[in-house]
Amino acid sequence: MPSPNDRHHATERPQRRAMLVSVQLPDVPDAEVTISLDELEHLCKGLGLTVVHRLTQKRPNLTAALLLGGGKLHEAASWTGGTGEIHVGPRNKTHGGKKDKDDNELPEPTPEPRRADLVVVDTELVPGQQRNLERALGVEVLDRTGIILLVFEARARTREARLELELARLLYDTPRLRDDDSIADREGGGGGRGGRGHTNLELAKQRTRDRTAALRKELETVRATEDSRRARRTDQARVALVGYTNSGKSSLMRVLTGSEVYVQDALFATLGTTVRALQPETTPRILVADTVGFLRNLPHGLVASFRSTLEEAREAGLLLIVLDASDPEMPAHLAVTRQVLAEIGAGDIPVQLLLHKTDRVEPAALQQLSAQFPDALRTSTRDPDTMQALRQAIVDYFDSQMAAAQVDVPYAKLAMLGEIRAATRVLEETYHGEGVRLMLRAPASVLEKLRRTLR
Ligand SMILES: Nc1nc2c(ncn2[C@@H]2O[C@H](COP(=O)(O)OP(=O)(O)OP(=O)(O)O)[C@@H](O)[C@H]2O)c(=O)[nH]1
Ligand SMILES: [Mg+2]
Repeated sequence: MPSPNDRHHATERPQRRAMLVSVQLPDVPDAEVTISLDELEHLCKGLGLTVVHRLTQKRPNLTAALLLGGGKLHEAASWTGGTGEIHVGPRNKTHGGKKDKDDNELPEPTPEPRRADLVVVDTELVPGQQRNLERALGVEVLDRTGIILLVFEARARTREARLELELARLLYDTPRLRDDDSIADREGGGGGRGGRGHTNLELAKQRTRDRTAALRKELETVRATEDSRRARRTDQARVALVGYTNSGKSSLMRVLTGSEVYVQDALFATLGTTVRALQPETTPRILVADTVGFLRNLPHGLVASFRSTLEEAREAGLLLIVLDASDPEMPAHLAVTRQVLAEIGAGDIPVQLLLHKTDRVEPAALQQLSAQFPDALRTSTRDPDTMQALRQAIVDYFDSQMAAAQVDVPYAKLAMLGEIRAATRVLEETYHGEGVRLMLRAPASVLEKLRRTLR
């Protein structure tokens, strides 16, 4: 996945170029650092960023004011066109640490041209460290939490998830507010710098406190109503893809819903289109939902946001747990996935395990996995037969949930026919003296509702 070739690619699109920075603590093995950086790179790509370089330094702790030691810091600065130093001078007191990436505050000339215009640090930074790094590197610096927040924000669909994320965003941003930041600045509005010093900051913090309280209250109300809304929606045949990040959920979604063509190269676009109909379409339609991926070391402050974003899974009639069969940690991933699903109230939803990316697994190892997970389907987006089998398994599952019935629609209620045809599978329509007699198949819940309406 990390592609060293990207390094010197000219970017045709105005894509931001990110450099990943990681600090390796004494008790952390190399492999762990690489896995974590791979994950971070995957998240960055999902946000439409190009990763141009990775930089790792062994350090005893994460507490240094600039996180990195001098040599590495200068190496980093050579990628970003920064100075590698923080200049604490009179200038800083009034205007230092502006969040934007223009380099007004940097001494000129910059040592090297800028090859990365964003630095992403694979750890949680305290606000002071983030500010210091931005000064020394001359570009915007985000930490792991900041990136994950962006990913979740792009994926939040329900009102509850949006509120939860707004709250997480406030809690993340508030300690990062600075004397010279107005709220507009923090929201990326640019241009709206207040320049009224403390008054502005205090005002911003007060507003944050008010908004936080309001959000908490609103969340309580919304949680109550979301539950009933969700119950209503379960009439739709819906399957949700869940699992760890990078396991292949979106790729499967693309194949199943035939959306391959136009999401292929525009990763950002896939973020907004998380529910699509299974293709070729069935009657009634089966909807496929993509969900936000599980992560290693999910920052503590984002657990609630993650769960609320994942809660779309609760609307599903069937969960596809996507497991990267080529990942040695897969069994642990499955355990965590199941546990979280149970915790968000999705534990009772029928599950189909997918041993995915089988093309990357040796036959013998695959055999072993299949023995270990006998009910799992083996899938690979590279093998169309497995994709066909997966689609069939989904269709069969929802078929098995439908019962045959005879429904009489009186002429007075003929307007309902369209709705009925979409929600059920009508096998036969016979017009007679009083109306239409339908022979159809439908899920029990739909039938019950239909009978009540027609009564
Ligand atoms: N070899 C192989 N690679 C696959 C397969 N399915 C997906 N991939 C690759 O795995 C990587 C991750 O795929 P995604 O579909 O983005 O994974 P995801 O689960 O949606 O990840 P998040 O959205 O971050 O949770 C991509 O590089 C895909 O090309 C497969 O069957 N075989
Ligand atoms: Mg995805």
